[in-house]
Amino acid sequence: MKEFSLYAITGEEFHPGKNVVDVMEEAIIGGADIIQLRDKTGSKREVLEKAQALRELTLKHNVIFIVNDHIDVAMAVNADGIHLGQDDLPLTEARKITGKDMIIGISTHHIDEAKAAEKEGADYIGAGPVFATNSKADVTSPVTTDYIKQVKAEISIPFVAIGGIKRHNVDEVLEAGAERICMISEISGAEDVRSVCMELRAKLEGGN
Ligand code: TZP
Ligand code: MG
Repeated sequence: MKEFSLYAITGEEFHPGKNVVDVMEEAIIGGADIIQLRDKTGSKREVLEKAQALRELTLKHNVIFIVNDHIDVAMAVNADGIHLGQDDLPLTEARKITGKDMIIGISTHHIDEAKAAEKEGADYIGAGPVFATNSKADVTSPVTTDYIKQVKAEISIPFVAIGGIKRHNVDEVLEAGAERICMISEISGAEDVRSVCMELRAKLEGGN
């Protein structure tokens, strides 16, 4: 898959009054190079409409577009990929539906899950929650940066660190070996989404 390092996931509850497409466009202009639509409450039709709009946006800016959970929506809008958790359709079954070209990302919380995802052909994995977060319901306890170090040492496919990552603690995550970081609230909830993404990008590039 195309390289990426700053992964923005939508979190509409964090930006009341602002449109999700506008927020994600600011994130992209600031340096996000992969966008995920994550909508746990909308109807299928609502998710589809947001996915269509975000597909258009991501094509315009040439960044990767991933849909969380909804394989059918991802395929209908020609998304680049889907992201699945441990309770979603298993990777092998999902791959039968998507075909070989679609990116499949898998959330992992333990090295055994990471190894299984790698073996089954995931294109990337999520590793987290690194820190405590309220952005996800039923979230597992923090895996800490120890898990990031372990994934870095034992897994060869790309991984993204996720969960409670903010500007003030991102250095710890990068020092643990992460080269890709993923956020909901720090980006979506920012007053100035563009400049937050610019700051994060500078950190990823070792700027400060
Ligand atoms: N998966 C693990 S933690 C998490 C997800 C979707 C939530 C991340 O949100 P935030 O606001 O960046 O902590
Ligand atoms: Mg899921």
